[in-house]
Amino acid sequence: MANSHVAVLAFPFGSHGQAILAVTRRLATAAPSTVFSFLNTSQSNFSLLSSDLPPNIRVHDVSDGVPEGYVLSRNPQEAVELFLEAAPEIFRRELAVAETEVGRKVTCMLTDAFIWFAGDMAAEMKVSWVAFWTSGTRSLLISTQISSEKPSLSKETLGCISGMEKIRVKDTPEGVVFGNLDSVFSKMLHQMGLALPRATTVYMNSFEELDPTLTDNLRLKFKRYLSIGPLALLFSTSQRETPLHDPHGCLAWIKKRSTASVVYIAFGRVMTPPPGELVVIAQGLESSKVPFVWSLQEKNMVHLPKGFLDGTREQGMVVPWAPQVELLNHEAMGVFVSHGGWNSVLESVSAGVPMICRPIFGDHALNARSVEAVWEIGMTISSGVFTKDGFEESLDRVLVQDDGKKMKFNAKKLKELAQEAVSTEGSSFENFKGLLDEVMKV
Ligand code: KMP
Repeated sequence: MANSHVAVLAFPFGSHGQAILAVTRRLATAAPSTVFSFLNTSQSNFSLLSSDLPPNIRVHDVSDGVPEGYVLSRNPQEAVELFLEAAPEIFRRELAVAETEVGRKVTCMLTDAFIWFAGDMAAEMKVSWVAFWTSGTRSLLISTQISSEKPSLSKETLGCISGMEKIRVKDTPEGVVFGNLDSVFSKMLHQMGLALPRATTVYMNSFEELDPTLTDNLRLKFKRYLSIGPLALLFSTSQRETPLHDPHGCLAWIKKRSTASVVYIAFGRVMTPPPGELVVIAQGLESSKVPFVWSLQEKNMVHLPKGFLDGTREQGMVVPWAPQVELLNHEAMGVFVSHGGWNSVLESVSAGVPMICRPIFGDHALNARSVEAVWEIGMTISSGVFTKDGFEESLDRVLVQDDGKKMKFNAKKLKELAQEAVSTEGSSFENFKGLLDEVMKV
């Protein structure tokens, strides 16, 4: 519609900003006459490399809610809490600025699901609220179900919820079922669970065929529920986020390796296992002799054992940045070692690559459990942390043992389902059109 103006409200932590920008790009390209005002903190905007954005996305920098001169403690949750407390006022002010600049009233609020108070704002403004859940189906169901009815926690698993039979209480994100339920973050998750059923639409970066039982369950919970992923595959050839960039020659290197032989290690930009675990990963790699690409931030390279880089020049490479999607899709890729963040899991599934997960926080353990026990496309590292022997055994299991061949087979099957979902008339393709219609409504 010619007069639609979508306000996009981001949650500026973890990979949330990147995820909502990826959706906004695709919507903005498909709806060139709709304006998208993208409201996010300046720091998060800065990290999103927002060059070559479609012209109908207008980026707004907002405050992070940290008072002038305030020194943050080392607890990463503190920044999240300060932001959440200040966010309603910060967003309200900037929405008025966006309306004046565009010269159109906002007609739709498209927000990260964590920005749950957007539901109230949208109701006041008499516009729709379209909420984006940036994680998987299991964590969404847990957050919405637990907020309305506490299940019996005397049991070890969430088997009382259909599709959750394999999930143990200890796999769930801290602050939902167990842990400190009074933290600002935990209260936010609870409020979100109560608010989402009032949203016009709840959508996520997944595909229905990945979790058919949960899809049915979630449809009953929300007014409208749409799975539109894997986003990386939806219009992937025509709308590349960034031009292919491979400054360290990872792709030239992997071309010379044999089929399904390489281990790729990456924990993302936000979280890394502690230094001691980086040491044992290095030791495990060296003694296993498995060819590797390790994407590791420069500041963490000091933790590598002396002589490791020189000693493994022939075996692999440690790089500060790697073209992850292209590497995962190379036939020489054998296994992805990750924290089990949702985007990593979906990228691995999209490429048909088995995983070894070392969960760190949030939904990681839940995703890792799904990888291991539901989809059977990988495993969680034993005892939850890397040890030299544990890591070597995991590499052997996934790359060599029959068990690993089964994981590979299952991952390939999911890759096929993902490709079908994003192809013309596939479930995600149709759901994306539904989302587009929703946000363009005036
Ligand atoms: C900081 C974060 C996140 C977090 C906790 C933090 C984050 C995130 C989650 C999360 C929590 C529950 C879920 C799914 C995800 O927790 O980004 O069900 O997504 O301290 O940045």
